[in-house]
Amino acid sequence: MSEAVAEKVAERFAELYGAEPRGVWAAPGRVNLIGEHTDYNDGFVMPFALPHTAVAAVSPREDGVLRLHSEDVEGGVTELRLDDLAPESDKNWTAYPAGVVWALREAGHAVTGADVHLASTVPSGAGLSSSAALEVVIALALNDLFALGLRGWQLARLCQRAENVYVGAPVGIMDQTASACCEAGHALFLDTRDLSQKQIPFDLAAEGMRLLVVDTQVKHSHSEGEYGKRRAGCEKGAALLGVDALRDVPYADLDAALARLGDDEEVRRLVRHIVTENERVERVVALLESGRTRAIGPVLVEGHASLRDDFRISCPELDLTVDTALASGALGARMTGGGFGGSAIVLAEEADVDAITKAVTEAFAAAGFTAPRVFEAVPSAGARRVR
Ligand code: GAF
Repeated sequence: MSEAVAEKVAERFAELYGAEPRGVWAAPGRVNLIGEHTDYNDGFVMPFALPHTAVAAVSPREDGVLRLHSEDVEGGVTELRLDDLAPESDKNWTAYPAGVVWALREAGHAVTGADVHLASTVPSGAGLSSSAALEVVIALALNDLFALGLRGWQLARLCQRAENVYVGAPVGIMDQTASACCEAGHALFLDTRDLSQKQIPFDLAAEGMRLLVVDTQVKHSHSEGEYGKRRAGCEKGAALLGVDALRDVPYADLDAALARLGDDEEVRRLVRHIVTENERVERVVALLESGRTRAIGPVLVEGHASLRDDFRISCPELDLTVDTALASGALGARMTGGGFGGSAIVLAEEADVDAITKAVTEAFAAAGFTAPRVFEAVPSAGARRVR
């Protein structure tokens, strides 16, 4: 994110509120390299931050008022009283920043109000964590302005609570932690049980490769039912198997666990995805750490098949992207994020990028789908103060 963007957001803040902001913060969206729907099963994930960020100019207030404005949404400033903030009372974009303020105060942190102006370059509804970016940028700004002293993972937990309870979307912890904790040039290997983390160097350009994001333009939302149904199904599987979370089913015991689930085919499929997906994350980490980056391609493809066939959250646009990219020479490809639309990632040799982009675009046109948006994803910095 450039200095010019921070400057513009600060200028707009001054126009809206009649004074310079106390500071400007940025928090990125993410793509997930591998480890999908494992985060609410206490499992492993491996996201990295995008260069696209939510940017917030913020000043503190002491009078219990929260004023919110977004460059990306029609309408003026929304004014809320902190004492009136109540879970699931707001169905607009303002629920995300207001939810963070609510979660901070509910956890006992002395936040007394704020003026906020936001602008985001993270595509919304594209499976790239635009909501988490919005939450984390507010959390970080308030953490600094009110000297709360919270660490990145603590902010992530509060943002998740805002989304689960205030917004009403039953998401896991991956996206908020990615936005808060990722580092440029690295993917984040995260154990979602205890939030222990390892930064794994991930510099594809240095090895002559690229990672493309294909935004299918099929919009999705996690507050709608299918995400919650998958989560409930996983919890049912864990209960039937007598474990706290599906993370506790070792890969080596998968067949025995599936046999114990009897003829509940739906739960068996969900359990198989989670257990195999955790193993795939560990395999990708091992390959990257041993310098065998190209060998992660087939693991990504396995992950896509598991999400399509076992977890059943892909869609024709995502499948077409993966199939076309692979047929055009990609090293690997899979859907990324929550599913039911959103984006796919494609790992490719630099020399094949143009041909793959063209093939995917033409395949969408031939199928009568809206044209996809294709861009390169470079592992970028996590949330930070920019001014
Ligand atoms: C969404 C959720 F917000 C995450 O918590 C995670 O479950 C992801 O879907 C699937 O891996 O992005």
